[in-house]
Amino acid sequence: MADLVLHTLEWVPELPRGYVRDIRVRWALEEARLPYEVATVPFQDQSADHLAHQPFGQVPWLTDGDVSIFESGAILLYLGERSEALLPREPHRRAQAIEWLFAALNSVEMATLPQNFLEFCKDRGTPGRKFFDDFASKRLDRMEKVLSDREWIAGGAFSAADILMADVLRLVDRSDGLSKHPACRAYLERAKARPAFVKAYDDQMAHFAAADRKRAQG
Ligand SMILES: N[C@@H](CCC(=O)N[C@@H](CS)C(=O)NCC(=O)O)C(=O)O
Repeated sequence: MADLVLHTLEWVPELPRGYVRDIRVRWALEEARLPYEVATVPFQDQSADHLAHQPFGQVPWLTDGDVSIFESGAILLYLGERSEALLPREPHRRAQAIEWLFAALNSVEMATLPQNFLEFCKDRGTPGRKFFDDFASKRLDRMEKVLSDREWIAGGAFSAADILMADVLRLVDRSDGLSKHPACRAYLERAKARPAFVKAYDDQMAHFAAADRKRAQG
């Protein structure tokens, strides 16, 4: 068994497929060319063991021998210690990658996720929706400026920050939320064209398709 084990859900319905956050970890592992295995927990009924590894009963988490770590951002930082493909060693570039990794989660995703939830609930045209649409737009407008003159987010080379930023933008794009932000969309397309993303995405889809087949067999 590989040292690195990615823990994810055994099965999910169609809607979240391709977007379950284990994709961030799969993508990072592929970029870093680190061998890993996948272990699963049930879609419902979180066990005490699951909660011991991920206290919110979510996925993903990663184990590395007797080390266990949850939160996709923390996992990517952890893997960054193993590979310069994820986190540069040079101090200035490393600082940029770390700040943008947090910005993806704590400044962009925190503004876009409420909008996404409201869209999912078909909450349209309400004052609450307008508030969160404006909030998300403000962040995306800033990202548009930032991404208009750079290929990758953290000063030059691709890093773990791009995995998180692109994955956050991917969910926005799913409901056409990048239509007024062409630089964000072009950045997202560059990220999605990376072979490591393609492999991670295909693997996640294949994982859930295999779970469907298993369920159908009873
Ligand atoms: N902040 C967490 C969020 C993880 C998360 O939202 N996981 C979803 C799957 S994409 C999940 O497990 N949802 C089930 C639930 O919240 O009960 C991370 O980035 O790892």
